[in-house]
Amino acid sequence: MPTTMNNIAKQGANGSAMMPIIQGVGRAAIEIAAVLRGAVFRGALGGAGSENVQGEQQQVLDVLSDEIFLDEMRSTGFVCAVGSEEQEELLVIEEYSHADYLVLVDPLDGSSNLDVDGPVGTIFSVVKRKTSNAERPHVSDTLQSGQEVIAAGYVLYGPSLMLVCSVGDGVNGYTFNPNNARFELSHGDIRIPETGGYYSVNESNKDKWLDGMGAKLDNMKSETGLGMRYVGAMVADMHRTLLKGGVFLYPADDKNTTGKLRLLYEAIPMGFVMEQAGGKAMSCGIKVLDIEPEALHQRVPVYLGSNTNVDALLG
Ligand code: AHM
Ligand code: MG
Repeated sequence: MPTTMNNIAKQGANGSAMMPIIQGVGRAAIEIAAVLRGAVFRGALGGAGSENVQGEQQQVLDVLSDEIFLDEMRSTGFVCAVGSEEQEELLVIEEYSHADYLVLVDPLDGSSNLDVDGPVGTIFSVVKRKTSNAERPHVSDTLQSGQEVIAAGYVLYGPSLMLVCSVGDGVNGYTFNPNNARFELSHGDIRIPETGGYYSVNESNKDKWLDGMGAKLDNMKSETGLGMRYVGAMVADMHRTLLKGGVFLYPADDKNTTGKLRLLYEAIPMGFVMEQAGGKAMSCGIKVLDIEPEALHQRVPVYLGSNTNVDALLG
């Protein structure tokens, strides 16, 4: 199954080390996209009858995507362990437990869109292990701030299949070309507009938001007159925000008191891409990339987007 993205090797200090891993993400994306396309014919839509560590119902496609992603990371030979939204514990790849890198992943983000044929995504980041290669990788290896991330990105399963990523040297977008089964560079050096026309949030939660965010959003709306767009899949909302500008937010609320989105495999990868594209990624009074992680499945409030719009929202 070919993927290209050969230009990654020439990017920054980490491009050549990261290329095999990102090509593995590309292979996983191609396989997951095929499974998504055929899911209705195989009875693969709907619940898997299990819960993930967050107590959320797993969909059959969540579980399949997780398996595909893990297999492709194993096949690179460069990944010693994977921390996944769908797995309570760190998954050590026994054959390569001496390898240098760990990958954090949300294999199928926005899975509530699956039953309505809406967009979904995969989000990932790569860190270098802190433990010695002679030891078994440990969950502490995953607890690194966004400043330590070496590569990150996302796959968008939309009308086309896109992989957007950064190895710390700007952001590039690759679109899968079904005519030659390759990802081709389609969006070189993505820069987020300094200001955009949309805010993106599940506003039905506004009365429950903490940190005065309801009043802050009202204030921003009255001052800027932004329109609203919300897909309910972070990858799709992030992708629109990245290309068109604006702000995406998921604040803490009285049910999700530390926020809903997961730090290590949602907020940090998206924050890394956003900063690499010239935008802002904030949490509560701190940059997302400056948060020191405490747990694999930790959640945080998230405010991402164009500099002007994030500043107008957070004041
Ligand atoms: P998931 O990883 O279980 O799919 O949950 C994360 C998703 C994000 O993609 C999206 O931004 C958010 O949850 C939507 O939440 P809500 O339905 O509360 O608006
Ligand atoms: Mg998710």
